Amino acid sequence: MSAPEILAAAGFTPDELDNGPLVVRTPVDGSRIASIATHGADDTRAMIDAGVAAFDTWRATPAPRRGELVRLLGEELRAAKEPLGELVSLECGKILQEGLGEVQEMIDICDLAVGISRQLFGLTIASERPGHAMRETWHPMGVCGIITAFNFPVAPWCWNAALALVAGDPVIWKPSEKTPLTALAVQKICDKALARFGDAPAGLIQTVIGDHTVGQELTASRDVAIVSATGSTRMGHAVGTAMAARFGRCILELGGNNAMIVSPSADLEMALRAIVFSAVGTAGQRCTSLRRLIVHADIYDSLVERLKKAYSGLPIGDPLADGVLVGPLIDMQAFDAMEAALEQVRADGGKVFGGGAALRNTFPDAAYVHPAIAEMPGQTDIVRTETFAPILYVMKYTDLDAAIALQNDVPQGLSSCIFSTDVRETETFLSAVGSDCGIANVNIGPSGAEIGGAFGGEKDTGGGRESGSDAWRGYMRRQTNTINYSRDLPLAQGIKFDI
Ligand code: UN1
Repeated sequence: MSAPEILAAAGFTPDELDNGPLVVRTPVDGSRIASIATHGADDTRAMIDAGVAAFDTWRATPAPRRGELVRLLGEELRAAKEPLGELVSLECGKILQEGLGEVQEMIDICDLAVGISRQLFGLTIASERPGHAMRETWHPMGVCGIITAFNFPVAPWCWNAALALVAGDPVIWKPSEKTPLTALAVQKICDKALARFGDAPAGLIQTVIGDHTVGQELTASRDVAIVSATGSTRMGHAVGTAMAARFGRCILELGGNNAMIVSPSADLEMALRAIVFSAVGTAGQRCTSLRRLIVHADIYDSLVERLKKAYSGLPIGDPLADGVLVGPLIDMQAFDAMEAALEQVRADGGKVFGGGAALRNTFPDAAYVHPAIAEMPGQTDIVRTETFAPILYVMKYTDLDAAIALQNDVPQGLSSCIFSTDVRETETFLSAVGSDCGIANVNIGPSGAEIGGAFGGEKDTGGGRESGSDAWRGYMRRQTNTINYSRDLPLAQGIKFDI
């Protein structure tokens, strides 16, 4: 399908695609596919006001009824999976399979959120006083701002929005300026679900298009109770400090520098497949991409050789074409960052296999690259830096504790994994002295997390958790209740205060 066909299938009219200053290019060939209207500070503030008004009604709507809206959203997403997946692929350059997978993540989180809407449970707690009960209840928080990145242009919005909506919070989405069309397409899908739902308040689900100044309006306003941000550590610092200044709540899902340890007992066939998928999938532009491979000396040469062979045959090309596994980087800036990193690798004494531009004759304005393997003499600064590109740094180890120390010795703490069939090794890796990441896997790669688990990580990754487990609590306020149903008024801690 051509770009205009994909855009039309996603519900855009030609007028909507040519009504403002924000130029949108497809990384597929670098061509301009739209030029759209943006919002300014005043528009953003008006949206926040609309969100606050919506909160008044939505917080009083029973949670399972709120879940019904998310159920309808899940239905609409199922119906729109194909065209939305294609638009994701067109706008951010990931291969169609991964574009469809991203929409599937949206559907999965909607399903999970619908179930959660019938629980949102707290605790009952034993009171030290006779005739007293204690409990913990969870209430809606308020407007939730959601800031997302280009590489996963739709799923992270949904991880946040599906939970925020069942939790009772209106949402305002600020997508990446590189991928506003997918956001607008999702807003259209939401509008269908809202129309079917019937009586949702206006301003419940909104999308604001603009640059970082729009994000600043969200973080600055005390009317935005929560800001959940997915993206770079630099952006997370800006959001986190602005929110801390007003004691607002933030949920941060930032950079990763994910490693795999491959032990001598590993099933190398499986490890190989996992490495290639997680290192070159999404052209190395996932926050969970595999960036560091820590291989035992005994198997180092054979694994690296097989890896180079696999890298030599990778089908690179148009992400919407059948059989392609590696699409383009988002833009030329990303290409330059990859080149600069490889330059530094060489300066550090590393050996580079692959890398460099691909398909320049066919797509002169697009950033296709050959994924690179960089064999490193040690974990130099460039290895400790997240470069959003398909560069796999490879290092050797002999002692597992040293390998774990190496894996933890980076600023980021998102995802990690070990390939081993030795239970002593795998359990050590998952123990308190093992991986320090939010995600630690055994015999699968670091990327492609399922919706059911909490998603996020420590250190420069920001500490937030989204998606499954009890991440819904991040969108609600906790209240502790003590109820006296006796005829006395005993004080806690045995204090006597007779008047
Ligand atoms: C991201 O790259 O921002 O685990 C998110 C994964 C996906 C999410 C990645 N479920 O790779």
